[in-house]
Amino acid sequence: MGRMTTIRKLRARFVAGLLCVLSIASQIRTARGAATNPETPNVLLIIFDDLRTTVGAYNDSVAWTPNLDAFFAESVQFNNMHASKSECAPSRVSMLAGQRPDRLRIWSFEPKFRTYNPSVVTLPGHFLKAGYRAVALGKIYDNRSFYSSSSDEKDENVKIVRPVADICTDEDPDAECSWSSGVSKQTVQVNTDNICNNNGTEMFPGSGENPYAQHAHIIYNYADELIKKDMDYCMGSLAVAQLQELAEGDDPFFLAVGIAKPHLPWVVPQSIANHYGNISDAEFEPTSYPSSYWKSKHLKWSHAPNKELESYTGWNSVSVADRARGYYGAVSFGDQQVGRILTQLDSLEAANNTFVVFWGDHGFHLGDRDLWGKKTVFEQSTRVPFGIRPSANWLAANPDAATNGIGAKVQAPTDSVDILPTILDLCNLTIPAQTERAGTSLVPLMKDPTSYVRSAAVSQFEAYGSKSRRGYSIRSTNYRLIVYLPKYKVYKSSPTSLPYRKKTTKARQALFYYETPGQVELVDRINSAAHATAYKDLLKLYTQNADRDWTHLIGVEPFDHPSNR
Ligand SMILES: *[C@@H]1O[C@H](CO)[C@@H](O)[C@H](O)[C@H]1NC(C)=O
Ligand SMILES: *[C@@H]1O[C@H](CO)[C@@H](O)[C@H](O)[C@H]1NC(C)=O
Ligand SMILES: *[C@@H]1O[C@H](CO)[C@@H](O)[C@H](O)[C@H]1NC(C)=O
Ligand SMILES: *[C@@H]1O[C@H](CO)[C@@H](O)[C@H](O)[C@H]1NC(C)=O
Ligand SMILES: *[C@@H]1O[C@H](CO)[C@@H](O)[C@H](O)[C@H]1NC(C)=O
Ligand SMILES: *[C@@H]1O[C@H](CO)[C@@H](O)[C@H](O)[C@H]1NC(C)=O
Ligand SMILES: [Ca+2]
Repeated sequence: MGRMTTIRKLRARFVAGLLCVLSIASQIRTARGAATNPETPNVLLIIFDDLRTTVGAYNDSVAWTPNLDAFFAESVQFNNMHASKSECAPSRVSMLAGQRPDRLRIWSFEPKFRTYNPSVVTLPGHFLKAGYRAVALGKIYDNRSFYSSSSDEKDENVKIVRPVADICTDEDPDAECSWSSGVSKQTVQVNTDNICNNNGTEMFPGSGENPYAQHAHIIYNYADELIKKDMDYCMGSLAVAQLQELAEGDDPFFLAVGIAKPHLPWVVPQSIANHYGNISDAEFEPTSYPSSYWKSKHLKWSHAPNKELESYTGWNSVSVADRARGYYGAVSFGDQQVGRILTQLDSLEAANNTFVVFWGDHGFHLGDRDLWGKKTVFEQSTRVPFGIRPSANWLAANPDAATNGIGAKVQAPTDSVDILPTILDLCNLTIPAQTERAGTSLVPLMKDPTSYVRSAAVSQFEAYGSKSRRGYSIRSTNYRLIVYLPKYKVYKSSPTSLPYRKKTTKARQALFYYETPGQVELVDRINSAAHATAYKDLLKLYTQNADRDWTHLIGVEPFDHPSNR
């Protein structure tokens, strides 16, 4: 048993520890060294669930997100960042492991993450090895990517405190793991032990309903006085308390906070609903498209994302404008939690020594082309808000980033697998060898936001109606090539070999051009002479990388960079 294992054992603390802190009314804030030591900067990672760029800082004129806007104004903002797969489990595992779904074999909820990846060191795992405390609050991984612990017996009559996914345990001290402690989203949902001081009532959605009955009503509005019954309000409270404890602790920290909004159902306090109620329907209604567009076959290739929405009671009796209002309202409520968390951080001395990273796990179609949901390889579904607010200490040592990066909007394509090497790079931890990661550090973009570290971002999703028909999207600065493999055979069974083979590139393809990120794809340019060079270059990128976990996409200036035209 190595030294790190012993340290990890000593650090294994559970929910109880956190609950104690919550009950201490006020504490004197003292700097104890570790959290303010510039050689061991801290990380606060905030993740939203199903968040597209419905954020003021992304030029969404309707979004009411003052706290995220303030965050992005102090950050390097990435305008062309994409998720590996537009679904919770694979997207989150891919980002946190720094490898793509194909390499990890995590395309959905099965197989479990650690089945084929027992020795993968995750992003928080790297921090644990460096002597940090790594804490997960809420949904960071999707818990379906992991087995419940053996003690997690199912008993309908008992409210079970769910284990945090990939938490380190004494049961198997040598196993790779991600967290020294935490509180799972499910624990907050059932509100065992009165976790947020709200008298043990269940959280929304589903006060008075089974909180595991996920497919409740599509939208909930509730009086502001009931705010403490909101799961994300509770998560904000836990984060506020946890930040104070960590800042006063003996170790530097990596704290991840998972906000469940704006995932369905859309849960919105009345004051926010009132705000959006004052904005006209026209602002929320999806644009209409030419009828010829609906004949376009590429739309049919996409997975049918609407099924999830349609599983929520009442979806069909809510107007499309009100659906969007529900989504925007949930985003605004999440934004308020960001405000609470960052206000707390900024009141602590550790703030100057803390990187704040914000990420959405994937996007969401809000009625564009009649798509409601995720699970496609189109822009609204793969593109996510992403920003890094550097620590003041790091900025002082990197004046080029302070001058050029803060407030900049990076247009270069970036990929969620880049987040792991970027954060390790910022914190002066060793970046894994290229064979152990799919991404590359984005720190050069923070210093020079007009530069490039990769020529394209990669996303994938199966074609609708044929799970075996895999779709890949290669997104450069201005283009997206979508390739659906004609079919594929059974994966190789060896955990060390890549699970698919390159087939023909003459599969079904589509090519889209974007003047600016965020545009809805309307015209397939695959046969357009004006875009033939772009097509050729992207196809080359695709064929050269399809068998190689796309690692060769790193370090190439994109063919569509203005200087290459
Ligand atoms: C980064 O790590 C190296 C080697 O561990 C160390 O020499 C250096 O001082 C560190 N830099 C900072 C800014 O902490
Ligand atoms: C928002 O619009 C402004 C002005 O057109 C532009 O400079 C900026 O880059 C845009 N931001 C994003 C995130 O697209
Ligand atoms: C994940 O949470 C669900 C409830 O949302 C629960 O039924 C399931 O057992 C949990 N799985 C794990 C691995 O904790
Ligand atoms: C909790 O319950 C007690 C007793 O019923 C009541 O006095 C108190 O106001 C409640 N607190 C909250 C936050 O609802
Ligand atoms: C909505 O508009 C009315 C009339 O202009 C105004 O009185 C009210 O304050 C607005 N409500 C919100 C929440 O903005
Ligand atoms: C944090 O950094 C800022 C800017 O470098 C500095 O003005 C401030 O004094 C620092 N605060 C603390 C508590 O060290
Ligand atoms: Ca999600």
